[in-house]
Amino acid sequence: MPDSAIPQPNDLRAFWMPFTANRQFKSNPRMMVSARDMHYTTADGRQILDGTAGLWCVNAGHARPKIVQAVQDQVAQLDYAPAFQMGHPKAFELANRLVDLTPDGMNYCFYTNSGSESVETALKMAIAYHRVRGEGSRTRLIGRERGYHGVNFGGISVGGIVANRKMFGTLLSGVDHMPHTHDLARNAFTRGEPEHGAELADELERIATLHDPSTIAAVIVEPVAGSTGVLIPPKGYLKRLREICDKHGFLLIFDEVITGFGRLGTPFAADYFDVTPDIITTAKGLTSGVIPMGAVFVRDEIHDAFMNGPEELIEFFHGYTYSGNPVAAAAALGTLDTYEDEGLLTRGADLAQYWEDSLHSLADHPYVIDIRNIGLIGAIELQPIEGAPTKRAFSAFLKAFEKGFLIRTTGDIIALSPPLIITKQQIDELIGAVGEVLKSI
Ligand code: PXG
Repeated sequence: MPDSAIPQPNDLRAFWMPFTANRQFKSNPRMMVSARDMHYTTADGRQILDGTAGLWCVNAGHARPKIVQAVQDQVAQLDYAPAFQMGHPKAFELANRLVDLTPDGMNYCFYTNSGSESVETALKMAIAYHRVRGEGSRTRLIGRERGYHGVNFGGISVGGIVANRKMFGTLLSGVDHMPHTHDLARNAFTRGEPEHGAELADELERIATLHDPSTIAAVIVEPVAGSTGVLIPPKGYLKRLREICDKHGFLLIFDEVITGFGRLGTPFAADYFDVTPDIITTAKGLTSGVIPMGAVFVRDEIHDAFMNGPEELIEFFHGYTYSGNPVAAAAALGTLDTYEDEGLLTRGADLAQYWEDSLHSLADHPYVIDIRNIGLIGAIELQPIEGAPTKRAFSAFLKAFEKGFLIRTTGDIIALSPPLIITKQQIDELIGAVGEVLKSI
C-alpha cells in the first residue's frame, strides 16, 4: 500500500498516550505511517530522519530485511508457546548467542519484555541471591539521583527522576541513592568521559557505613545515564564503584537498556569501560525495537546459587507470560544477524570521532551551555528560559520535526542517539539541522 493510502484515524480520544502531553499532541498530531532504514514517513508524506533510533532502540535501522523476514516466518510457524515448564528452540538458540556477546563469566540469560521488567527482574534476583546463600539480611537497594530504571515500582524506587516518583506514594522501602555525577562547573564541553567526579563513587562508602554493608544487596546504575539527559561517568568512577561493591559484597547491576547492543561502539558499556558488573539489564536494541523483549544477564555464580535443592522444584519464582516469546526471539535473532553482517555493534567506534567533532561544532550556538558525547550518543544542554524550564528544548524539538528531523528532549537537554547505520552525510544533515534550529528558537 502506498503511504498516502494508509488510513488515518479521525478520532484520537481513546488512546491515553504514555509520557506525552496528550492535549498538545492531539491538537497537532505527529503521526508516523511507515519507516525504512534511517527515515520515517509521516502521515502528510514527509521524510523524517531518525536522530534518536526511535526511543534509543532501533539500533539496526528501520524495516531491516532479515528482521522482517524472521518475524514473518516465525509468526506463521510457531506463534506462541507457554513460557513456564515448556520451551521452544529459538529461545535457547538466542540465549546462547547472547551470552557469547556478554562479558566473560556472564553465561545466563533471563527473558523479559521491556527494560522496566528487566530492572524488576534484576532487583528481585539480587535480593533472592543473597537469601539463597544464607545472607537474607541483604535487602537494601542503592540507586542514584537522576537515574532512570523504567517505570515500575522497583525501578522508580531506585531511580532518581523526581517527576517519575513524586506522584506515586512511598515506593519501595530500604532504598538509598548516591549523588548524580553531573557537574557543569567543572566538566562542561568535555569530549567523552569527564575528568572530574570519580570521587563521587566514594559516597557509596558513606551509604554503606550508614546502613551497615551487611544490609545492602545491590547497587544499580546506568553506566551512561540516558533519559535524564545523557550523563557520562567521570573517568575512573565506574571502576571505583566496582571496587567498593567487591569490598562489601554488593552486587553491581549495570542497567544497559540504552547502552547495550552497540550504542557506545562496543557490544555493552561493560566492554567500553572495562568494568564487569554482576548483572546486566537490557531491552531496546535486543530486537532493534521491533518486538518488545528484554533480557537480564547474570554471572555464573548468581545462577548457580539458585540451582540447589530438589531438582523437580522451581528455583526462581519469577517470570512473564511472554518471557522468550517465539516471535520476539526470532526478531532478536534477525537483529543479531543484522548486527553481525554489518558490524553494527562496533560501528559506533568508527563513527565516534566524526560524531564528536560534528556535535561540538555547535558549541558557540545560542543558548548552548554544554555539549557532551560518547559512542553514538550526544547531548546539547540549553540555557532554560527563565521561569519556563523545558520550553526552549521542546520548541527545538517541534522546530526540528517541522524540518524533517526527529530529536529527543528531556528538560532543556537535546539528546541524540541515531540508528547505528547512520552515514557521515546523515550526521552532517542532522547536526546541521539542529544548528539551524538553535538559531531560530
Ligand atoms: N532502564 C533504562 C536505563 C532505560 O533507559 C528503561 C530501563 C525502561 O525500559 P522500558 O522498555 O520499560 O521503557 C529505560 C527506558 C528517553 C527514553 O527519551 C528513555 C527510555 C524510554 C523512553 C524514552 O530518554 N528508557
